[in-house]
Amino acid sequence: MFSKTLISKYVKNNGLAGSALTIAMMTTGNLAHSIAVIDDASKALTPIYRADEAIVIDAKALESAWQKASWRALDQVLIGENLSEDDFNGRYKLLWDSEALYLLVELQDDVLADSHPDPLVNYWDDDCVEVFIDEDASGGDHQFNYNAFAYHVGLDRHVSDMGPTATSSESVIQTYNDHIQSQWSRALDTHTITWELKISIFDDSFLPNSDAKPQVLKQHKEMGFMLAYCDADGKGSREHFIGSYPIEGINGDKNLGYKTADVFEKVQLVK
Ligand SMILES: [Ca+2]
Ligand SMILES: [Ca+2]
Ligand SMILES: [Ca+2]
Ligand SMILES: [Ca+2]
Repeated sequence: MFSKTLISKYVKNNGLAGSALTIAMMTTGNLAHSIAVIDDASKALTPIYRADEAIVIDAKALESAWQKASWRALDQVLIGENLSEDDFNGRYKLLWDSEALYLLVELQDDVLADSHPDPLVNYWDDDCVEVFIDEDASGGDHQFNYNAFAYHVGLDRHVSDMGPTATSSESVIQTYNDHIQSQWSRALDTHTITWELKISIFDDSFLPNSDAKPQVLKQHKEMGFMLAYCDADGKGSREHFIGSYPIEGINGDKNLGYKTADVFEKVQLVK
C-alpha cells in the first residue's frame, strides 16, 4: 500500500481532489501497488466556496451566497484568560471570486475601544479584526517581509501592518487601505456587530507602489488563512486575542501569527 505521503504527492501532482478519491492500480519500478482508496486526500485543506453573485460590502449579509456559506468558529484564545461570552464572542464565513476573498464576521464585544487614533501607533492595542493571508500557502517567516500579511483592520477601517516600502527593504509600520475594503454596523437590539470585508490578495512580490496588482483568484488555489480579533476594552491595551485556528504555543506563547505563516490554516478555493 502507498504511504499517506505518497498518496498525497500523487494527488497533488495529478490535480485530483475530492472525497472518496480512488487511486487505481499503479506500478512504480518493480513494485506493484494495489488500489488505494482514501476518504479525502485533501482533508488537510479547508474549502472556501465561490460566491455565485457579487458581494456588496455594506455590512449586510443579505446576499444569498452568504446564506449558503457555513459559519466557522472564532474561539481560540491566544492571549488573555477567562474570556467570557459577554466580553467577546464571534464567528465568521468566507467566500471568494476572481477579484478577492470575502469575509463576514459576526461578533459581540462589550466595549468598543479605539484608544490610538493614529493607525500607525499600537494598532494591535485597539479593537480590530486581524486577517492573516499567505497567498501561496508557503508558510514561513513574514514579520518583516511580504511572504504573508497580518492586516489589522481597525474600527476606523484603516488597515495596518508592517513591511518594506517601495524604496527600502527596511520594514516599517504602514497602512494598506487599498488591500481591504470593509464596513461594519452594530444591531440596535442584539448589539451584534456585522463586519463585511473584501480582501484583495497580493503575493510575496508585493511592494507598496502604484504598480502593485492583486492576484486574479482561481479555483483550486491554496492559501494560508487565519482570522483573529484583538479585544481591547478601553484600558489602552489588548486584553484578549482570539483566533480562528488552534496554535500550539512555544513556551506558552500562542501569539505567533504575526511572525510566521506556519501557524495559519491551509485553505483551498473551490467551486
Ligand atoms: Ca453585503
Ligand atoms: Ca470585550
Ligand atoms: Ca507566502
Ligand atoms: Ca473591545
